[in-house]
Amino acid sequence: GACCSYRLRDALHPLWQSPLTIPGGTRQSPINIQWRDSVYDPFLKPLKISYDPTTCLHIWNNGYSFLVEFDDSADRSIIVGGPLENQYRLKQFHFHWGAINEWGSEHTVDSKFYPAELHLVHWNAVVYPTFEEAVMEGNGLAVIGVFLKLGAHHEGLQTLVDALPAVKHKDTVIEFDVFDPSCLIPSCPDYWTYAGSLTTPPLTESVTWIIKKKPIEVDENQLEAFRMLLFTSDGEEEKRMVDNFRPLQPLMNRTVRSSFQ
Ligand code: SG5
Ligand code: ZN
Repeated sequence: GACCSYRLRDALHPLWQSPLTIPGGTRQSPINIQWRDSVYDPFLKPLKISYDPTTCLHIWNNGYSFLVEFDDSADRSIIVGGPLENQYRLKQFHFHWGAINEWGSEHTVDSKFYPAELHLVHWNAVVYPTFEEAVMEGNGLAVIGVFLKLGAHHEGLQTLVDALPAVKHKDTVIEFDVFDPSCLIPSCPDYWTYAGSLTTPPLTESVTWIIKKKPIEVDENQLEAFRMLLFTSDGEEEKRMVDNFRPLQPLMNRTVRSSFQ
């Protein structure tokens, strides 16, 4: 599955025809999280999430995924704690998903793919003046990853799903004010954390990854709504937005820490 989708995805989307690795990279993402190789760290704090629903601005199909973007001009939607030394500001969230349910997530757990993965992207506004500067620095970004599995209908996600037909084509944006993405984060506090990179260009090694252990459940119709989006602009030959994930990268000299025993 993984090998086929990799080839298919490259053929589908020009973005990933650019080199899939960066020379000299030592902390690239995503990775396979091998549960028994992760190391319990009793000093890891619980992650505290505090989002202000009114900082939500719009949904944008950027031709790689759909992004829900937030006003990050002040410390209004933030996370603190976990592996982080200070607070980080929410910039946007987006998803990666497959053409079918057998794959789609970027990270895997014990080599198991989930059908989709949510990424909430935050930046270190305490240390860096802008998001663009934070993207270039080792402690610049913190991304929360949440796996989506097939199961019950997700009420919180449906608000988003209902808006997707309006951003079907690449380069379309709609207003989407008032949304609290903490409804998409499982309440179970357990997570894994490791030092990694962005999974799209510029692939910079600036991300503290926080991967939630427990997935959220979504139903088949909700995943199908993701798969109705297009990589292409209005007027171009339609290409479905599916398999928008990067292949697994080598762990190299890294340890995945867990907040739980
Ligand atoms: C960065 O990484 C990119 C996002 C990209 C995620 O946040 O932003 C920049 O590099 C701007 C300097 O790209 C954009 O926001 C478009 C301008 O998000 C995507 O491309 C959506 C998949 C990727 O983050 S990730 O590592 O969590 N997957
Ligand atoms: Zn992502």
